[in-house]
Amino acid sequence: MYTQSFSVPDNAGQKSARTPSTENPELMAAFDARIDADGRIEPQDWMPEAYRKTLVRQISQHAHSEIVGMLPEGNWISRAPSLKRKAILIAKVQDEGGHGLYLYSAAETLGTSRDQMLEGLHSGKAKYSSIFNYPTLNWADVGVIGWLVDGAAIMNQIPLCRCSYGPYARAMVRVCKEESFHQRQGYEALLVMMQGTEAQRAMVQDAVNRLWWKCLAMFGPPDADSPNSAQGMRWGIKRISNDELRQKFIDATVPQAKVLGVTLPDPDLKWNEERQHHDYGQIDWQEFWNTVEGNGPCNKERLATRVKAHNDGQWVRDAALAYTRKQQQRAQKEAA
Ligand code: FAQ
Repeated sequence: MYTQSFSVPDNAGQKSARTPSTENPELMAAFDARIDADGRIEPQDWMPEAYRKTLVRQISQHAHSEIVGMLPEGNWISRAPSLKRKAILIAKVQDEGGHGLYLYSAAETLGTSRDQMLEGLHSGKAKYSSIFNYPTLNWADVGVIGWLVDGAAIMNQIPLCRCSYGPYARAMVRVCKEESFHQRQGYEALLVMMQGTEAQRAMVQDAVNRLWWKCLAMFGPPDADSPNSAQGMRWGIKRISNDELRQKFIDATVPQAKVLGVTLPDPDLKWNEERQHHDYGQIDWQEFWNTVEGNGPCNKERLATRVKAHNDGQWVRDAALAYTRKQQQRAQKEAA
C-alpha cells in the first residue's frame, strides 16, 4: 500500500528528535484519539510514519499536478484571442504556480525536501494528475480546462480543506478560492464562444468531447480499485471517496452543460429518479492507467518541458543563494 511512485526514504522525517519509535503504543493511541475526535495534526506533533508517508505522497503529487498543469494552458498565452483573455490566462497560470509552491511548502513540513520532491517529478518516478498529459488543441480547450478541470479539482479539494493535516488543510482554503475564480472564468469564456459563430460553437463541443472522460478519471480509480482510500479516509485525509466525488461532479455539471448548450459525450448519461443521481457510462480505465504509467499522448513532452524550465532557472536559484550568503556575511561583519 505504501509502495508509491514517490518513494520517501524510510528515515524521512526521522531527522528531528520529535519522532520517536512508531511502535510507541501511547503515542499511537494519542494520535488515534486526535483523529477520532476530528482534530488536526500539526508538523511538530508525533505521527505514524505511514501517515507521514501518505501525506508526502499525496501533497507532492498534488503540487506536481499544479506545476505541470501550468503547461497545457501556458501554451496558449501567446495565442489568446484578445488582450483581456491573455491577461486572465497569465494570472490563472501564475495562480497554479503559486498553488504548487504552497503545496511543496506544506509537504516540506513533513521532513521531505523540495529537492527530493522535484527529483521524483523530473525523473518520472512521481505521479501527477493524468489530465495534464492530454494536448490543448484549440482555444476552447483553455475554457474547458477552467470549467471542467478546475471544476473537478474544486470538487476534490473542498473536502481537503478539512483534511486532518493542518498545513495541507490551510493551503487548500486559499487554493479553492482561486480555483473557484478559475472555474468561472473558463465557463464565462465558453459562454461567449457559444454565443459566437457556428465554428466557435463547434470548437467548444470538440473540446468537451475530448476532455469530458479525462476529467471524470481525475477523481482516481473506482473505490473498489483504490488501494489508498480506506486508510486515507480512516486518517481523515480523504473525506469523500473517489466515486462519490465523481458522482457529485457529474450531477453538478449536467445542468451547467445545458445552460452552455453543449452535449456531454456520453449516451448513457441520464437522471436516475431512484438514485437521485445521474447514471453514466464506462470510463476507460485502461487508457487512464496507461497515461498514469507515463504513456499518455503528452507525458514525455510535459516532463521534458518541466526539466528544461528547471535547468534554465538554475542561475536564478544560484543568484538568490549568493545574495543570501552576502547578506549573512554583511550581517555577521556588522555584528562583530
Ligand atoms: N492521475 O488509491 P487511489 C488541478 C493514482 S490539481 C494520476 O485512489 P488516492 C489544479 C494515485 O496517486 C489536480 N494518478 O489514490 C489545476 C495512486 O497511486 P500511488 C490534482 C492518479 O491518493 C487545474 C493510484 O492512482 N489534484 O487540477 C490519479 O487515495 C487546472 C491509486 O489511486 C490532487 O492531487 C490521477 N487522476 O486518491 C491546475 C488532489 N488518480 O500514489 C492547472 C489531491 C489516482 O499509490 C489547471 N489528491 N491516481 O502510486 C487526491 O485527492 C488523491 O490523491 C486522488 C487519488 C483522489 C487524486
